[in-house]
Amino acid sequence: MKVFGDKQSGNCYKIILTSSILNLDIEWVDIDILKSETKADNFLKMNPNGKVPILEISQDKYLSESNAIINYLAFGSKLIPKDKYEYHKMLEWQFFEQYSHEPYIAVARFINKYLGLPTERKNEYESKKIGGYKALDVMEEGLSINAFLVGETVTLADISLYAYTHVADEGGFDLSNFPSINSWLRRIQSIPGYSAM
Ligand SMILES: N[C@@H](CCC(=O)N[C@@H](CS)C(=O)NCC(=O)O)C(=O)O
Repeated sequence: MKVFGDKQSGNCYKIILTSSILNLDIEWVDIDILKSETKADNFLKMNPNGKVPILEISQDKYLSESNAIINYLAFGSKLIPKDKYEYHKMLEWQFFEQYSHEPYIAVARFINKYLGLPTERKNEYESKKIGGYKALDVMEEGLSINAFLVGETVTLADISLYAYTHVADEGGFDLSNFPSINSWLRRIQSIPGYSAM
């Protein structure tokens, strides 16, 4: 299988981390999002939404959306709970990540790290603070109860949320007041097969 992605992107990094923990063999194809390679005709044939990451399963089978891709890759593995309630708790965190975390923390990071915080996007960057810190508060509460987001073992929920939380400082977020998040970040970094961004 091939992945089309950008190694600085947290959404793409979710796939690197899942593959390394599960020891999966994936071929990586670099896509430069700043050069609009995601808008090229051959790219849009694979994902009409024009975004990385994309998983190529075979010549006519593609998957986009990072959380769908890692669910595909980890299907049947220890990273997906077998228990019905825990499985849906994992999905709950993954949907939370896409709606209440990524649009704030990842977008602030993109404006700062990729674009160099241009003056015309400074207000937008600042507007991400309230939503981003709210998402971090929700995570802090969850992680003050359990070692991982869904109980005592690592699941895809942790991978989805680790991706942008561990680089939240690059979007201007200060994690020093989030002790449970910090312990969780260290716990993930010590998982066998962990791979850094
Ligand atoms: N919801 C999507 C978001 C994908 C996304 O926003 N990808 C960004 C990089 S992190 C991208 O391709 N941006 C380039 C573009 O929009 O042209 C996912 O989880 O995969």
